[in-house]
Amino acid sequence: SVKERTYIMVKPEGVQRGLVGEIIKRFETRGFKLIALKLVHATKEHFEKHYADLSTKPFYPGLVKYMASGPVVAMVWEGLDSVKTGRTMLGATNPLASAPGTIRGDYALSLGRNVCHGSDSVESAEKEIKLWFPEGVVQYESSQAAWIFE
Ligand code: DAT
Ligand code: MG
Repeated sequence: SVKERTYIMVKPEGVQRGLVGEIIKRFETRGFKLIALKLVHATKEHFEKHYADLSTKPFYPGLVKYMASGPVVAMVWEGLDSVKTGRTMLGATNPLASAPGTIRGDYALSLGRNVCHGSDSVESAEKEIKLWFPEGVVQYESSQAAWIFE
């Protein structure tokens, strides 16, 4: 759907490495519509919820601790097939397997420092958007829509 929403997050290393603009730029120029954005230093408890599906994995404690170590940029992007297309734009989880041209394939080398997060399904996106933006997203008309969708 043209109204599909995905939660995209620049991880702490992405913020520290100055990749926020680059990542936003890719979603903007692809034609997605920005409907929520904030810089936030979230707690471990918050990331425990965000990554609840991974709670049995051996890397979970380290992941949660790392993600809470610095600010992240939380965003919601709306547009056609945004969840799957967002994941494609991010690249494979392990940057060594990410194609050049993807965010991870262009800016990362290691699994635990893969620069960005993207929802893996429409259901996860809904959960993540509620978790990160309990205040809700912003509604406005994009003047570009008629030039992006036929
Ligand atoms: P993705 O971020 O591509 O959705 P995921 O949800 O499986 O991947 O895992 C969340 C993050 O955890 C991932 O971006 C990097 C880290 N991670 C995943 N698998 C890992 C592993 N085997 N060892 C260490 N960190 C891992
Ligand atoms: Mg995931």
